[in-house]
Amino acid sequence: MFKKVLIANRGEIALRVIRACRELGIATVAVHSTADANALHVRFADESVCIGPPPSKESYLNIPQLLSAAEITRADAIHPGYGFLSENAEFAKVCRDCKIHFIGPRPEMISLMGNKVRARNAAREAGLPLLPGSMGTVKDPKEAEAFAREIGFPVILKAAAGGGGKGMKIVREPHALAQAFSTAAAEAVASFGNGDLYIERYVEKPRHIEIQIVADEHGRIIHLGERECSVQRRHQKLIEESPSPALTPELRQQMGEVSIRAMEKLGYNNVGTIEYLLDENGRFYFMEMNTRIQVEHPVTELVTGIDLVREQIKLSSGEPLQRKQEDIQMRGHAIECRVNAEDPVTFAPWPGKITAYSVPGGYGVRVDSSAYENYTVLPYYDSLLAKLIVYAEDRPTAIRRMQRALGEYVVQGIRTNIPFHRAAMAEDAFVEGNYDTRFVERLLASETGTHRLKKAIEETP
Ligand code: MV4
Repeated sequence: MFKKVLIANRGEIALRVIRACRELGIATVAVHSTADANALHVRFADESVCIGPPPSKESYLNIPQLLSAAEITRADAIHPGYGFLSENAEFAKVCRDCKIHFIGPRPEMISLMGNKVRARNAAREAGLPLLPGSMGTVKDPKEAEAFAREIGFPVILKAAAGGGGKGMKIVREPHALAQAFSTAAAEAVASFGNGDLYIERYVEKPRHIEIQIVADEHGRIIHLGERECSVQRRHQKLIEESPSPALTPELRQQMGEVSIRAMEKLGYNNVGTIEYLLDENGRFYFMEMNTRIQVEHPVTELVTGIDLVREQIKLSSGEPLQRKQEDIQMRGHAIECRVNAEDPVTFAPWPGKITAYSVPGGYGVRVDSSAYENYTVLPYYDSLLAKLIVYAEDRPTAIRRMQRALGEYVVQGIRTNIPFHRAAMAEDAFVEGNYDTRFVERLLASETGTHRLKKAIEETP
């Protein structure tokens, strides 16, 4: 096992990793920008190193600074968390060259999944179901049109270097293809420095379902069921739950089994998540794979009883997986609300000082957060303030528990999206489990949705 882990991240995930390390008897090193000197992850770690000024590029994304910090403190492993350098294959390679363990899969896996065209091909060869589309990049609008005629409209153009919705264009009519192609390509160049595009059949009103994979370095692979992540706005997830109200036990088993078989073929190691689109007929299609621990991992932890970060660290140190697939049981229901420092109506970031703060608690409630009273939410980083996660024996009880917990949460001095979550939990489509990726859009366009949101804002202390 590692003796000392450096956490190349900040906020709640840095704390989450520090907590797992402490329980494993591993010493921890926090890194921080000058603006984060008072952050909780700095206080909770055994040691800390300042790695630069507030902008991420000069601190949390600064590879030479991070490796110097690891060398100075004699850390033998680096945990990248999520975001920042967590899916940067170059960083994983540099760690390997410096003989520091990168807590994640091999750099080759990160780089394979980072390119969506390569990932799509690898997924197909590994037996994962794909939507009809181009197997490589489409060179020009003419080639895109040929594909579109074959697969039928609507189609979607996606950036090979993309993910997260940038450089994506839906095309419903042949005449709109040329314009969409140049816009998507230009966006892809601007965002990723790579204008390569591919094309797929477009799925209307899909659900976003992801399968959690756990793989050791010795070829043993299990899955921990799914997370339902369809409640998103502009490709930012807001609410996640497990199990998904859309899956039957049969579909869950099928998705799990094909996912494991594919990961075995690819030789995947460490934790990872396969994202699927689920269409209205219950068919699922590979979308992307994430090679990191994800923000929403706690809902899986609560329904499986497995500490994913602890497992991830153990796997990275070469320990074999102890559990077999038969040992995994999903029990009860978990829901996570991402509490962001943002305006609940416009979703504009709302950094500032938290003047009063009180977190919910009680049976079945978990809060993963690095916020505290008098803490200042900084403008340089993402606006995630806390993950409020509830667990209950069934979904209706979990929803009621989430409503209860949201009602207890006091955050003063800044705006948060807690009122949005209160409105979402009351929405018929959510309560019925009958929602898709358009849920937020519909809530904000509906009379009852906006009325509930307004009321929740008024009732916020
Ligand atoms: C799609 C799709 C429909 N059909 N691909 C959005 C982000 C990127 N990871 C892929 N995305 C989508 N790809 C096909 N062929 C719909 C989306 C999509 C979406 C997916 C998951 C969750 C929320 C979404 C919101 C809008 C679009």
